[in-house]
Amino acid sequence: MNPRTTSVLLAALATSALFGQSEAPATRPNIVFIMADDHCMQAISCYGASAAPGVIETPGIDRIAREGMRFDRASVTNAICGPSRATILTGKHCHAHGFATNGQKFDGDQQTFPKLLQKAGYRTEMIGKWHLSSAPSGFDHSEILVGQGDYWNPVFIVDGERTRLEGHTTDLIHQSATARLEALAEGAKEGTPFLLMVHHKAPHRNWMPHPRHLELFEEGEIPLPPSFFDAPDRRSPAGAIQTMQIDRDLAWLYDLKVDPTTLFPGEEVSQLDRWMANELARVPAEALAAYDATHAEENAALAESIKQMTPEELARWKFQRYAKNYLRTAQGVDDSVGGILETLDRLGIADDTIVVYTSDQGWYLGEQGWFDKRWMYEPSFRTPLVVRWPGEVEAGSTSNALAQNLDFAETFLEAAGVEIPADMQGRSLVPVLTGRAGAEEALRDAVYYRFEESRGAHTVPRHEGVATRDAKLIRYIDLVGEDGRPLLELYRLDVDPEERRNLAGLEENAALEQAMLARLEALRREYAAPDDARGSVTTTP
Ligand code: SGN
Ligand code: CA
Repeated sequence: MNPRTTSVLLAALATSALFGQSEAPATRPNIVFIMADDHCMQAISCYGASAAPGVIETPGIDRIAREGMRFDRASVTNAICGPSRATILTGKHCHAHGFATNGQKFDGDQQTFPKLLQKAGYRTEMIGKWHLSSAPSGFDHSEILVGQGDYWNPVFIVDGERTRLEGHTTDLIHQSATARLEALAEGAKEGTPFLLMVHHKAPHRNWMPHPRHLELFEEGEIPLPPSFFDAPDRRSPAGAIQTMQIDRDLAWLYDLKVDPTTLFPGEEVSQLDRWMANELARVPAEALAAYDATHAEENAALAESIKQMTPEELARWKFQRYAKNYLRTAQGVDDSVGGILETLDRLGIADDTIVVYTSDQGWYLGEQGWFDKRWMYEPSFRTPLVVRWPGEVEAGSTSNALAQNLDFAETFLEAAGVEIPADMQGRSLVPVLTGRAGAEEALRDAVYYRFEESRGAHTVPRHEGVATRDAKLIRYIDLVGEDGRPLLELYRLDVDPEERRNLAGLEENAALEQAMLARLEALRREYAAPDDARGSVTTTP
C-alpha cells in the first residue's frame, strides 16, 4: 500500500467517525487559499463587475467560479485588514482573538487553523501580506511582507530572515507561490497534503500597477457609481465624520500620480506626497518612465485647466485616475490567480486541491464618493468568495449563504477531517459547498459585525451591527442621536440594496427596528461581544 493510500484511508476513517459516512471526504485535499487586499466584487467580472461591466475582465477568478461555487452574500466580521486576517486564522470574532484594530499585535500563541492542520499532518506555508505584527506561527515555511508591504522592490521576511527582492510585489508573490507549489505537489503525491496561503498586497492603496497593465482602461471612462455624489451625511450624521472622500482625501502624488507643485506652485505639499518620494525611489527606471508616459499628457492638461474646473468636474477626474490604477493593480492579482490554476493543472494536483479566492474585505470604488473600507455598508462589508473543489463542489454553482470570513477555519478543518474546536465561532461551509439540502438556510440567518478602529486613518466611527438577508441595522458605539440614544441606521436590503434610505427612527419601520435590535442583542450574547464603552446602552429595557 503506498503512503498516500494509507493516509487517505486513515483520514477517511477519522472523518467518518466525525461526520457520519455520508459526509466523509474521500481524501484529504490540499488547500490553496488566495486572498487579495481590498479587492471588491464591483471589480470582478464573475460578479458582474458593476464598476465597469464588460470592460473589467478577471478570467482567473472567473475560472474558479465557473469550475466551482460563487458566494454572492459573503461578508466579513470587521472590514479592515489585520482584524480580518486574524479572524480567518482563528475562526473567531475580533473581541475573541484580541486583534480588533490594525497596529495591535496578534497573539501568535493562540489556536489557529494552520496549527491544527499542521498537527494533523498537513504541510503549511504562507506567502505574502501578513500584517499581524507578531511572527507567523503554525507554518512550516513563510515569506511575509514587512507591514503593509511595498509595491516595488519589497522587503520580505523569509522564515525570520529579512531580504529585499527586486520587482513588482504582485509578481514576486506569484512567482514564489508557484515555485513553492512545485515542492508541495511532490509532497502531496507522497501523502503529505498541504495548505498554501497566498496573500497579495494589491489592489491596496497606493495603487502602483505593473507597467504591463497600464494600457488597460486607457480609452474610455469608468462609470460613476449612482451614489457617487451622495452627500456624506445622506444616511446619517456618522457619514460626515469620515476622511475617505475621493474629492477631498486622496493625495495628489501618492494616490493620483500628479505632482502637486505643477498644479499649485508655491503651496505646501501634503505629508503623503512628501512620503511618495520614498516610494518612487524604489520604482525601477523603466516603470517610472511607463507611469510617466501613461499619465503625463493628462496631468499637463489638468494643470492647464484645474483653475476653471468645477468641484464636480475635479471629483470626476480624480475618480477616473484612482479607479483605473486600482483596477490595473487588481489585474495583476487576477493574472496570478489564473497562473496558480494553470500551475495546479501542470503539476497534476488540481483534482486534489481546494482553491479559494477572496479578499480581506470589500472596498469603496466610488460608491458614496468614497475610497477605503471599514464601514458595515455593503461595498466594504461584502467580500468576494469563490471556491473550487473538484468532485465535491458543483461547477458553476452559486450560493446565497450568509458566509463570513469567520467560517474559513472551520471549513478547512472539516474538509481535512480535523475536529473543529468548540471555541471557534464560525461554521463550516462544507455542507453549503457540497450542496446539501437546506445547508444555506441552516448556516445562519444573521451575521454580527463590529468595527473598532475609529482613531487613525479615515476616521470612521466605531460601530457594530446585524445583517440578515433582507435588512441591516448599524449602531454607533460612541455616537448618540438627537433622541439621546445610540445613533442607529436601518436599511431594507431587499428594496434598497445601495442603502440610500436610512429607515431608523421612522414610525412605520418601528417593528423592523425593534426586531433587528433584538437580533443584534441575541448575536452579541451568542458571540460574547463586549459591552465596553457603550456601558449603559442596552436595548432591552
Ligand atoms: C494605510 C492606508 C489607509 C488604509 C489603512 C488600512 N494609508 O493606513 O488608506 O485604510 O492602511 O489598510 S496609506 O497612506 O498607508 O496608504 S489595511 O488594508 O491595512 O487595513
Ligand atoms: Ca485590506
